[in-house]
Amino acid sequence: MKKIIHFIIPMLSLLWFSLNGVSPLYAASHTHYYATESPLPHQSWLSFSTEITPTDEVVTVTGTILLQGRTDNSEIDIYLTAAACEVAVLDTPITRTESAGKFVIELPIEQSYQCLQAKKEGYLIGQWPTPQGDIGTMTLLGGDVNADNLINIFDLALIAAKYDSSAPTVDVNGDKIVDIFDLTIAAINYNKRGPIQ
Ligand SMILES: [Ca+2]
Ligand SMILES: [Ca+2]
Repeated sequence: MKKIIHFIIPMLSLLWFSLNGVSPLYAASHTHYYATESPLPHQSWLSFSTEITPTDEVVTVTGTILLQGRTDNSEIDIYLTAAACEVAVLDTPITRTESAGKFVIELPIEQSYQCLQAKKEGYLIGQWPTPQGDIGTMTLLGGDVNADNLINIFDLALIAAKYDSSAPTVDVNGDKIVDIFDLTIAAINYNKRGPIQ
């Protein structure tokens, strides 16, 4: 009888192994492994799906900024500030215009800005309160070569002092020569103060 039992037990073990791919002793000792590890792929998928949130809702602000006296309206710095235009402080430009003066800004829908400002060296700062959608066209006035946001005798004096040179800081219209055209632009904007809107 003992011989029969000794024969049957190994045979049953062999049959288990062939059916399950593991020995009955291994399966018993790794029951916990199967119970805890098998849900992992499902948990991983769940955590991945919860990270996907709809963040593609954006608002677009577009417009055109022109430079008085120039045909190339590129490289105008565009700023957006959370503060109102009256107290807005220029920080880091969010974008720049292309040669036709156009710009496009896409913002997350939950973000709001109180003021858009445009700045170009030699020109008064332009600004637009609560920018939304297409703000249209704004022309920056030239001649503020000392960047104090006012065009006056000091700007005219600086331009006159560099007359016939190619000094870029006083070449208001950017044609590589400081001449009567730069003086004229500053003169027609005499006593104008920025920001303009
Ligand atoms: Ca000035
Ligand atoms: Ca010029």
